[in-house]
Amino acid sequence: MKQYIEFSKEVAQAKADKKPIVALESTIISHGMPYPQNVQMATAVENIIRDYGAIPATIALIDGKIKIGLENDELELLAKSDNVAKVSRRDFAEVIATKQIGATTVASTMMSAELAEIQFFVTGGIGGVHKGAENTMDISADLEELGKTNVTVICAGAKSILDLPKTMEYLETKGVPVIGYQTDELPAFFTRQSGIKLNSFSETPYNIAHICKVKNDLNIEGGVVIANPVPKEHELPKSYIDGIIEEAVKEAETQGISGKDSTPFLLGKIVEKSEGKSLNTNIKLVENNAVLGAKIAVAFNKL
Ligand code: PSU
Ligand code: MN
Repeated sequence: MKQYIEFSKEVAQAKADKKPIVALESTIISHGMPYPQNVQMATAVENIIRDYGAIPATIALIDGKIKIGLENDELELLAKSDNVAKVSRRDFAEVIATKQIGATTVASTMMSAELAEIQFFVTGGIGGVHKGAENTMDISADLEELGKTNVTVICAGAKSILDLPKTMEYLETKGVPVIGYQTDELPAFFTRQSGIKLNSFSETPYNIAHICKVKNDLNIEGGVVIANPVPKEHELPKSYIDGIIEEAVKEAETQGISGKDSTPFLLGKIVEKSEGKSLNTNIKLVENNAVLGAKIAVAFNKL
């Protein structure tokens, strides 16, 4: 497997020096945000992780390799090009074999991070059970990956484009801990609250690192979700964003959007309808997750 991995200089050096490393996904860049805010976000997030004492490793599939750590021109390519494939577990081998440019989702970033022996991964929101899944069967491969791959994902919960109660039930079935950071309620991405109570919460990055360490020691397979609420000052009013999401979900239905296109379609519609307000919140919450992810990775490294 290792023949397909290519570390950037910075990440290779961090590995050699046993420094804490934080993985980042690339679908959020290519299919989650518009250009140029996407590449600005990606660069800012990498810098935040460095500022907090860890090394960022943005992951993508380029030229038949799993790239762990990207150069600036590679980030720019992912952010700008129309030819970037959205790669989940299903698409992984094919995109490498055919040397396409592939952006990794939560699922495929977890696969890559595990191969590269990186335990922590920062993103915005995870995929989940879509609204209407009882008819469409649209359930993100992210959830199955969380059930089997030992990587901790730091996120702001999940957008309410998803059916959050069903997503939580699915994660429970798969045995995935969802730990609220300084909250006992699942954050709903744009808002700090969802009305869904969590079973677990931690007050400090150290406590989270400690749980991950014990889980490793016990050889318990699967991922961990750390749910970190968007900072209060960047939260959007719930009724405002829920209205926009509802319109976006209806449009996806009428236009018959399905499969891997449905999440990017909904994300794009939300940015459009909120005239960029959602994009600003999205960027702020990823930055906030980067701070926490770096702190957890640093704490874990000292255990
Ligand atoms: N949710 C967001 N922003 C994103 C995504 C989800 O708020 O950018 C991306 C992530 O890469 C996630 C993927 O892994 O969408 C899920 O896609 P799907 O629902 O097709 O599995
Ligand atoms: Mn889907």
